[in-house]
Amino acid sequence: SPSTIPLTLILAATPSLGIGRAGGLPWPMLKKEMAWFARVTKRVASSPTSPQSSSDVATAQKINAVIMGRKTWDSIPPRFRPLKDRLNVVVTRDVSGFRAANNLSKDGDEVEGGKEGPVVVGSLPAAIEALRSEGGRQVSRAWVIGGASIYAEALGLKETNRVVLTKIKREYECDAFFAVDLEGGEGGWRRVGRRALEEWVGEEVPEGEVVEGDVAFEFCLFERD
Ligand code: FOL
Repeated sequence: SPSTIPLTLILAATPSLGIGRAGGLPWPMLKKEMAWFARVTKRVASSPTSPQSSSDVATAQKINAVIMGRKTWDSIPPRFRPLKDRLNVVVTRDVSGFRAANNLSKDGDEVEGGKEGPVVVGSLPAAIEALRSEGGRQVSRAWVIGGASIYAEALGLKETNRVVLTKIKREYECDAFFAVDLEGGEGGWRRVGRRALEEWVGEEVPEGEVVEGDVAFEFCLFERD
């Protein structure tokens, strides 16, 4: 379809491509890794052009979107969801069931408790479509944040052209896995260097491994045409 927004996947995975276990993450809380996720998904890329008029300045409220499957939504601690400063979009085959379970009115507002709820849609294409028309707010980047089935479906879409991967350098028991070995050249994916990652995320990226407790990890970027 004409000018659809590019999708970027963000995930952390073990050497076996494990991403989840028992409805959550496989590893104990990695503060620096989670902080990376939050910063990078929130940051709005500075636009190459400057506002043309004073009315543009007032309306230039940009926000990134995070698209997730229902199980990923369930996995986020209730106090952290919807993920703040991002447009949250939840994909579920049971939209009305999800709304009922999460106290949401039809237009995405939480019925009790002040905060705005997520946008709820029935498919990944519907999620992408929902980004076109968001209440005056312009969606800058669209991040796909899981889980396994949403990542797998997104990898099959031509608009998915980047993966921001945190390589966890040790194994944990997992029951949810990422479908593609990006390093193995599968699907036309190629790793690009640290400098390209810094440019894309808009911040400095540590060279090599970050160590947190007894686990090391590395931030990587993969691209395809
Ligand atoms: N990508 C990466 N790199 N690491 C992850 O842990 C990760 N997790 C998910 C998707 N992509 C990822 C899905 N799971 C929160 C919790 C689970 C989750 C995603 C996000 C969450 O609570 N995030 C808060 C920060 C909370 C905190 O600071 O402790 C947020 O504001 O993003």
